[in-house]
Amino acid sequence: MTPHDAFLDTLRAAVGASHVLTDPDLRVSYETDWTRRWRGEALAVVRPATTDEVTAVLLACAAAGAAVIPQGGNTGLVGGSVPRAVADGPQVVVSTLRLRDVEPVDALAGEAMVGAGVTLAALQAHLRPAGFTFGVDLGARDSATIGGMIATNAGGIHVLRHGPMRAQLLGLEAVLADGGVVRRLPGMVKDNTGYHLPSLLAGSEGTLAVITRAHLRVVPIRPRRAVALLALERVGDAVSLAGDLRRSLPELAAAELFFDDGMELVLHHAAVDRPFPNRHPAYLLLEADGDDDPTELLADAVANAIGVDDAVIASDEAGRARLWNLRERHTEAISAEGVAHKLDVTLPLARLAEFIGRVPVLVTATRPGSVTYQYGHVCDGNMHVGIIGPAPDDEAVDDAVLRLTIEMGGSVSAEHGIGAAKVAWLEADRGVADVSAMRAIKRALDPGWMLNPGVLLREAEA
Ligand code: FAD
Ligand code: 2HG
Ligand code: ZN
Repeated sequence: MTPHDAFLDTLRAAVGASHVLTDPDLRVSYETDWTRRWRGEALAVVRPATTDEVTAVLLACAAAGAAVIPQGGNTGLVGGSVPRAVADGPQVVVSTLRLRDVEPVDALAGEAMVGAGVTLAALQAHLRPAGFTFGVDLGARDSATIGGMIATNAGGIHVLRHGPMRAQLLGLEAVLADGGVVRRLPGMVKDNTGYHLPSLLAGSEGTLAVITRAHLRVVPIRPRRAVALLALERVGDAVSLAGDLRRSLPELAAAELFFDDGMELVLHHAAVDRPFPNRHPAYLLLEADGDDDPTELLADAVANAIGVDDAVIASDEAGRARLWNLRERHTEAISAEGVAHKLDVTLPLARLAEFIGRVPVLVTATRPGSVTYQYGHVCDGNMHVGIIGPAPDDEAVDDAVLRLTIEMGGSVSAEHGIGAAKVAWLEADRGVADVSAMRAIKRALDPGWMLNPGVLLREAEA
């Protein structure tokens, strides 16, 4: 008998023995994050299938003094979905992947109700036959779950039109640290009945509750699409063009920026065709959609744009996918080079080009020999900075880039969250008053600091 045997038996009674994983070989994929930069050991991985089972698991963890690490698809990029490397007591990963009920789409209202463990791709497939899609889309769609996307307030490629996850949330169900269930289902668009708990839990990164179900706004499919890839000489021209198109082209659905070094890396690692005969400093990928074919509108909108050296446009599905691959494959191409330092920041749009120019210089000055890749969602002022070179636990380049971000009036987390990676930077970004209000909320809802300790807020400062 180990000291934890009785606790494990309680967990087995709650979810069934086959859904309490204690074998290291079965636990390992839940213990390491997507980036391979963060890992820790769990006493067990528990896989509840219902809200009642989640409640039973949280009550058992509270009684045993175990930390709970909520986990969806484990595609998070800030170390928040896996156990901490150093922990005071036992850690239990609560995987939501079995919470995957879907209810029929409410086509009249344009709404859907799904379990937290449903993946984004499964939600999209569920909505498609009813003529709808979801307002948030991102490259990790096959694995990322709706619960994880709410918990991180995920952004992705369509924020310029539909906003982030928080903007899609009508209601949700979640289990609190004391086993209580907050449930505002179905939830309504107009609902001024006090604190909006779905908004509070969006971006809470597993620190306030385990989300079990969500009631989501969905949007009609705009079936005709065109994607253009523009090659540009100057970053500033790409930023200005994206800003102009956002105002002048209502069909604009996505605007993504990336650069020559990232493009070459994707071409090297993925089986993707080179789009232009020559290399160019910057690339702007634009997607337009509508009920009618938007190809001409898109082509006209960029025809006389300043600084465009070359362009391709695709209206067929395979052609569009080829162009999107050049952007969406950046994350895995960089990961194939090594364990990357990842920063996900927002800058005021007017300073984005300056930031993009300064970052590689700063990184090289901080850790000579490092290689920097930048890419992101240009209309949101959101750049992803991937740095290869420094050891995973060497924070110098992360600190330098985040310091620059704050100096330039930006945010240290645009869409991936604070996680375990950026806890030290929260106060510098949000200020003392904001962080102490967050701590007060945390203390009120999770006084034992059981839910995802070490993520978002420092426990010692509780
Ligand atoms: P996980 O990684 O499992 O967890 C993330 C956080 O949410 C953790 O803190 C976890 O504790 C918490 N959590 C998970 N489920 C729950 C729950 N049910 N209740 C409470 N807390 C929970 N992100 C973007 O915003 N935009 C992008 O464009 C984007 N593209 C990506 C592309 C790739 C290739 C990859 C690998 C990642 C990308 N991401 C992107 C990051 C990631 O996909 C998102 O953060 C996503 O929202 C995480 O969902 P998940 O289910 O994998 O959550
Ligand atoms: C994207 O926009 C994702 O591709 C992932 O947010 C970014 O690799 C990253 O850091
Ligand atoms: Zn992104």
